[in-house]
Amino acid sequence: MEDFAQRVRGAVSRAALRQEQLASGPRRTTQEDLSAWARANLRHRKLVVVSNREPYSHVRGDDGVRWIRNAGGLIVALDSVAQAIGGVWIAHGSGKADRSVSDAAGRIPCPPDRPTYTLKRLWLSRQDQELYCSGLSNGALWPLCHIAYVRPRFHIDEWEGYRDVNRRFAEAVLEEIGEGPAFVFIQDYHLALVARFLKEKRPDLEVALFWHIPWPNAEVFRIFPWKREMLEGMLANDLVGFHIRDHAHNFLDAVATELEAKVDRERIAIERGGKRTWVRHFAISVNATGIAAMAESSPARDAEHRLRERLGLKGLKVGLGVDRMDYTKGIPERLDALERMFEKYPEWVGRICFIQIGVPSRIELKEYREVLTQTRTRTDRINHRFPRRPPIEGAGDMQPSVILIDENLDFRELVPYYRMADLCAVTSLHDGMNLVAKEYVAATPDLDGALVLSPFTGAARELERAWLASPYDRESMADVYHAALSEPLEARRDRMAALRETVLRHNIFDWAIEVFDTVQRLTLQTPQVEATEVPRD
Ligand code: GDG
Repeated sequence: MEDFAQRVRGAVSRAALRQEQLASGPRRTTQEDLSAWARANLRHRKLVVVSNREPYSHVRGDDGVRWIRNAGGLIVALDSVAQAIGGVWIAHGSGKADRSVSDAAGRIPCPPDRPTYTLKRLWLSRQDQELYCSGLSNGALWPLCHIAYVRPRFHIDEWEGYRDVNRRFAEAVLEEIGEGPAFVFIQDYHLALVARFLKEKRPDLEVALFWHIPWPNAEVFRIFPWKREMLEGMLANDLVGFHIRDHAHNFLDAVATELEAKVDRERIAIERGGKRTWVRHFAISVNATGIAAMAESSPARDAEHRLRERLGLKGLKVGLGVDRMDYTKGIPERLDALERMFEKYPEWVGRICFIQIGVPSRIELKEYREVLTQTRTRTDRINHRFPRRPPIEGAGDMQPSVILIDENLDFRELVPYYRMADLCAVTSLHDGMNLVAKEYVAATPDLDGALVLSPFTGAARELERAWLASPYDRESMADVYHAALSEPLEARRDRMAALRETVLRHNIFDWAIEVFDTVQRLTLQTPQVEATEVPRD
């Protein structure tokens, strides 16, 4: 009875803390604030978002055509922004049923259930995708920019394919905006050359590129065979944005090393051929209040309850990993550390179940198939060595300590997992930001959770009260898991409250307003730079 009363008192005090956090902190920036900002500032300019991946795909199932929301940090973040502002989003139409539902120009209103903007799908042939996407973007630029020790592959035909597809993306933008003014917001490493093709035709456009992945140091970037052409393409933007200061500075160093240009470290800008490009860092974030509300809703609570029942998790601690299956995310490394924890601290065997959600990604590339195999092998090994409950003759099957879910879940299905997790492991070998870390924190309303975070993520710069653990150090990561799971409840909640405050104070809408406002402010104040130096090349 006393135990019950204590639990009730605990729940009441947690609810009070939550309320206080939501009510007493500064006012949170909302989607409506971003819409209002756009109405006041973009006025007659159209917003055009350009990315490789589309936010929604249409696929064929047994019951006909249905749509899915694609996984991936950039998509999730920019979708909230496009929903707030409207406009056009141009992306590769990759869904098997995309053509059947789009109009003759590839357009379709999105999100499909309550449209607020237009998605214009660009059609790419299988060969285009192989050269531009699997080849140059994911086979060369992705490993080049992530220090994950996978050797990038460089092929001239892929670079040519990349250039060609970038030109076609630019043509699609120009077709969409006609003669009118526009702000074009280009996303990521697939589209480094789009600004150049745009500015050749329309120098008056405001164009910014956001680079969602790390930018390597100049010594690493030097090996890229087409580095000059790529940097020149990027300098056609009015602004180039990165998540963190180090990546922005690495970019300045690359330009200083490779091009005849004035690198102004005071203004953090580059001047070349009569044009100035600003370089800035803006830490991307998530729709924290939206996720928090979703996690607190009764459907999410019920879904968590059902999940616990279905997976037999009652009374157990739950560990969680959520990732695209990518070799940069450190998934095998996190499982190795779990195995080590079971060896070193056997008291955890049978008391914790680790769920790894791994959305299959880029499976046309061998390194991605390998990471899936490595993850499966480790899962089987841990379950064999340390089952949660060993098989008992006549009394039931083995219960696994690791559950691998290798499918794409709807975001609403993901939230109960976040809610349920006592520990979330984000152990990237290298990552631009990592939104999973921020989503987990936002989706832990009872504050009873622990974030184990790799120091090699952008998120680690902001989420300083997370448990830091290097994916390269299995022993320490095992110790960190143990310490994080053993920390007394009050201290856990204190950490989580601080992490939540950080994410609530700087959400995706703050990020978008900061980026857009900076582009406006800086382009307004940019004088016509004198073309004193004529580049030699
Ligand atoms: C790149 C950069 C940067 C995962 N599984 C499912 C699912 N997800 C969603 C998560 C999250 C997103 O995917 C993953 O975002 P990350 O930021 O962690 O990683 P990347 O995809 O590599 O993103 C990264 C980001 O761009 C943004 O700038 O932070 O550094 O690499 O939102 O929730 N979503 C759904 N089902 C799943 O099964 N719906």
